[in-house]
Amino acid sequence: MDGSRRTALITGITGQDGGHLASLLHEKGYRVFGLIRGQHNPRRDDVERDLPFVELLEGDVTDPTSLVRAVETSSPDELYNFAAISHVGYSFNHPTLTMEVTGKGVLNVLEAVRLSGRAERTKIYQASTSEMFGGMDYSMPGSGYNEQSQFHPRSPYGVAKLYGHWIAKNYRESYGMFVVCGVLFNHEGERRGTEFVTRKITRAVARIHLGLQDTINLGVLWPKRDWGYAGDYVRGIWMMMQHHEPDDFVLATGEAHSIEDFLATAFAKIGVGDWRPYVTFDPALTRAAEVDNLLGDSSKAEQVLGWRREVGFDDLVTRMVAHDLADQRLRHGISPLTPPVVPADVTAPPVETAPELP
Ligand code: G4F
Repeated sequence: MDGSRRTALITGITGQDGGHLASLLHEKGYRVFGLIRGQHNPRRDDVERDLPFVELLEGDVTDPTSLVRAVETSSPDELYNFAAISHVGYSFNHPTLTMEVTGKGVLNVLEAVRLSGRAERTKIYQASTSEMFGGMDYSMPGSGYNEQSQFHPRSPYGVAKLYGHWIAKNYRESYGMFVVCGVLFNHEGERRGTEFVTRKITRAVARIHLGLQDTINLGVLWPKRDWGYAGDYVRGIWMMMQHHEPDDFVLATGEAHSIEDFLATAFAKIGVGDWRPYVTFDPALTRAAEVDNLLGDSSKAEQVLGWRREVGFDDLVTRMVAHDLADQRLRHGISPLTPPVVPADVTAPPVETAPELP
């Protein structure tokens, strides 16, 4: 093997960001290892099919021994810790497990690197999150949350992530380790899990258009999120890790939209102007505490790293709907020539083909 070839270890390889990052690092010539959990992980087949270049190592962030083994086997120059229970709603039902994985798992990763004698050789990325801010009106600056903003997490997930954020910073300060914290606002795309609201909507919109589904069940529709494209954000993550010193960076678009805005934009892509007849309210999908409004200010990442997001809100929705239309047609053997079941009622042209990927 080329001695100059860099090696990366990604925990959470089966998730959206793990997939995007593995592809990016592979394009850049890295040797990529992925940590995969469980004896018979159902997502293993997907990783082997979609990311065949990834060398899978079995392990779990709640199992320190497996982490030490993975670090010693891969000897990574860069370790990206994406492993987490990342669904906010789920964390209310499983708070203890969330703390074990999303919180204490970070400590286990840091210790595995330190105990393997790689504290000075392995750079670590910790996936911090805008959920740590909590979206309370009093705490959000007009331009959006930045690296100096106050934290007020509103879910067991947000609290666990805040522990991960602070323990990561603590290892940077205590042991001089190269530990970066990326405070990322919501980032979506074709690889997003269907349990998250954006992909749940774009998949349903595609299925409604094709006559495969009548309505979509959702929780509250007024919260606002700063939604960006995961591909842009993963590029930002890599840029943070190449910076000459470890630091914290916010990545966001600087634009917040409500779920209603997302619905209107997504339904317009199939030519439907009034989305309300297609949406039903399910109280089981509400949360014990809600994050009302998240808006981010990524001026620091733009100035220090030269990072720019390329995909805006409308383009994000377009590519997700286009992807889901193509995906649902493929899964159900529906020819692109078959007319849609739901007719267009507005002038917006329906999206039928996937846009070119950057
Ligand atoms: O898509 P969501 O589940 O994302 P949420 O809660 O903002 O969290 C995501 O972004 C965070 C970054 O800020 C990450 F840290 C986290 O891991 C995750 O990626 O929900 C967005 C909003 C919420 O207000 C929720 O109450 O959509 C609302 N919502 C309404 N109906 C729904 C639904 N959310 C989901 N998942 N499913 C629904 O049916």
